[in-house]
Amino acid sequence: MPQQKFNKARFNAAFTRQWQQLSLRSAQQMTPHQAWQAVSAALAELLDAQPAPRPAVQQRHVNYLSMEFLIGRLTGNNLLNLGWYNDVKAALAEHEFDLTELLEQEVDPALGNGGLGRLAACYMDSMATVGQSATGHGLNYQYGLFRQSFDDGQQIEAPDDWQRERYPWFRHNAALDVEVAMGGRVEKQENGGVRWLPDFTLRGEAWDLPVTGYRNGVTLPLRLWQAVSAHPFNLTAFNDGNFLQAEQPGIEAAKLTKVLYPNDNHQAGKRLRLMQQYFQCACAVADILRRHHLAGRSIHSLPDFEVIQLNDTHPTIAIPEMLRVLLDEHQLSWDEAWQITSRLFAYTNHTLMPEALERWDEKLMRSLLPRHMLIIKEINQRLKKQVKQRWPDDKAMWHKLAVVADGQVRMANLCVVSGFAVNGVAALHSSLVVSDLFPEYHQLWPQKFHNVTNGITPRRWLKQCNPALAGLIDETLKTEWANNLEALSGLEAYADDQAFRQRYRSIKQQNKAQLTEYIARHTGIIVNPAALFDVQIKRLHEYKRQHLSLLHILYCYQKLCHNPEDVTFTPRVFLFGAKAAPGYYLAKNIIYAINKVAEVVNNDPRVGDRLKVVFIPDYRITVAELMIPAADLSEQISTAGYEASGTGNMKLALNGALTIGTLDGANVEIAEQVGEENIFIFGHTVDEVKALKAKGYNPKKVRKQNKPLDDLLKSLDKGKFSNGDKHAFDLMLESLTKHGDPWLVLADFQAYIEAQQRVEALWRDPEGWTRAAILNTARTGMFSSDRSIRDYQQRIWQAPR
Ligand code: Z15
Repeated sequence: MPQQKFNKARFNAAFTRQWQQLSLRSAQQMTPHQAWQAVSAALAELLDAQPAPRPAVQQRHVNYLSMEFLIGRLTGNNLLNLGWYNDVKAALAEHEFDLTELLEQEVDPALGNGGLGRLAACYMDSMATVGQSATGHGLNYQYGLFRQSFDDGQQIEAPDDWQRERYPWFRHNAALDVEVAMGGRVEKQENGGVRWLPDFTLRGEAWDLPVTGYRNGVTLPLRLWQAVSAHPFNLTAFNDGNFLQAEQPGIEAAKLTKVLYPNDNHQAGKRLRLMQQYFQCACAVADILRRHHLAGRSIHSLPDFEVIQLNDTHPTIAIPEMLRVLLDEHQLSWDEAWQITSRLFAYTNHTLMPEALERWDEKLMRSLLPRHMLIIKEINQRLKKQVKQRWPDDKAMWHKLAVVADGQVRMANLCVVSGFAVNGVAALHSSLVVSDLFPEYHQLWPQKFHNVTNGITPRRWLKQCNPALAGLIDETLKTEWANNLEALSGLEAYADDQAFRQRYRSIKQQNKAQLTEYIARHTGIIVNPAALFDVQIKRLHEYKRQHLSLLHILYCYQKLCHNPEDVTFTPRVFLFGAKAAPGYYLAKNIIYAINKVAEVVNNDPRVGDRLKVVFIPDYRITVAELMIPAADLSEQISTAGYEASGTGNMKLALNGALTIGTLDGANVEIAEQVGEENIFIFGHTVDEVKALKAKGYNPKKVRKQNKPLDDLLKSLDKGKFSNGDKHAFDLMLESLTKHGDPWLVLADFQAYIEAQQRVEALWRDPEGWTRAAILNTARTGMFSSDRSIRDYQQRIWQAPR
């Protein structure tokens, strides 16, 4: 499809209607925020005319189900994808508005926690760009991820009331309303069937956001379901004088899509969360079936036309919901319903960590979804027969493979058993999914298991966030690379070109100067833009080891304290961006420790501008867009085997930051691509981690044998960074020593310090450093999410024959 040309007359008409609706006399009377709203609403109106693509022959429509879509600001991104940026800028200049300034008015829609939610957003962008027919299904949270500030170094959370003012990109599609039932009980019927008598029903409203493809005329719907009370109140109960009870369902409904759960890589097991999951799935399943019926197709052909991709186990309840509708509403037999369902669902696994693998209490599941629990039990019984046949009298084997066991429903098992495909998110991770998580299932169904290495959209993560570098690439390659990222390999030829290096380096410097300004404005800290910018941006989690970087900061600080005149010292700015889940006290303690160390280091006159530590508050997509282009060094230092993929690692490498990292997740593939001279790999490998744990790892021994390390830990212990408070960092320090250092921070310390010395050696050679940075940009084309989507198309979404 060709991209529509920008139609100035239509835009101006729509824009004018916007300010007229505000009863103003001219466009100039709008506040900048109103003007942003007016531009966005006008654009949304123009986009309404753009049709969604139809599936190609033998292509299925993809339904991407995710509890999170961490989309970031839309207006600038849509303008870039449409190719209308300069046109709109010019049209607005006539009204004396500066587009760049207006775009700063948009709050981030923060409808996700971290990597998983951002991946869903990148995949929507790429599906639109490659013309894949698709719908994203998620929730329209009234409050997104909390806002973060610091008070004396401690994280403070505030609600993210992002829709207090109307969000102009939303379109409420009233024709798609859905009714969703919950609670109650099931009743056996005379014909052997089952009837579900629910407690209450809610209404689901479809609020669509447009996802624009890159200059191809395609718009896909990101359908965010919002819960509202189905009936304002129950009239009978109201007339009976029981007002509070009458309002109950309405109260539940109002709460349901109120707030995003702020956990990343951790399951809390709360009832309201299960309600959210079911609500989303019921809406999505109803919507998919409605479209299928409207197309006049038989229910049996559903998997020939539709596929449902589950982003982690969060939307797993869609599987029993689909079976329920087929059995109870379409009156199909179990075999018919199973035949359809088991060709429909594909599951993406994003973690191996037991605390993140969802298990729901059987009682809770039954009380909210009694019919679904019966269906899950039936799946379990049928699986049991299959397992008993393959492994007779092997109780242990059945216990591992069961979907329901020990009073819990294991959602990942339900996905593997009921779906036709399972994939991990990086090569290493996918092999661990087979070897460590599902070895027995792999024996049963080896053909179900796949890898699709994650990717990132080069539109937002290079063209939009780093316009200077994008411009240099345009000029150098003279070809479209933004939807063909492998073309960046053409930059290899310039890695040794002096003039090109000079320009590449000065762009990085320019980006660092911009970030320096932002830091001054938002934290009051003045950093040296010539220093090495060492960046670690990701959720705060022990396995990601922000505290390993903290130990390195202390190491640098001690070095400077011992030898303040050291002229060989590499000036560094350590930059962190991270939110900790509000209930994750150890993670919050690590934030506190970094902030308290920062306070001391940043104010020590001996240090000057050679060492600064900045924890940028309220890290979010918009802040990432500023930090990534300004990074020199990318910290990807998780304990090997625990970061499923990582995607920040890809964004940073693409923008010319060199990686210091473990052989974990997609770091392995980044290393393969960029070459070992252009990356700093260190630390225990997955096998070494396993071996060390098996033989009995003792962090206290490591500490005793490493004097500098011991000194660092003591300095934290003795209150040197906490005004004498010796217990300020207990949670963190006890984990590192008393509790056995489960993430091997101390075990990797020495190797990390040595890798950092290799970093400094290359930094002293600016030409060599820039060469390596250019090669990182040139060689990371395969991490475009367009490639990931093509992998999904070829490996997973093909229509079944
Ligand atoms: C999340 O952000 C990720 C995994 C999860 O299980 C949950 Cl609940 C949230 C992340 C992984 O930690 C990260 O390695 C990966 O790159 C990302 O998902 C996208 O696959």
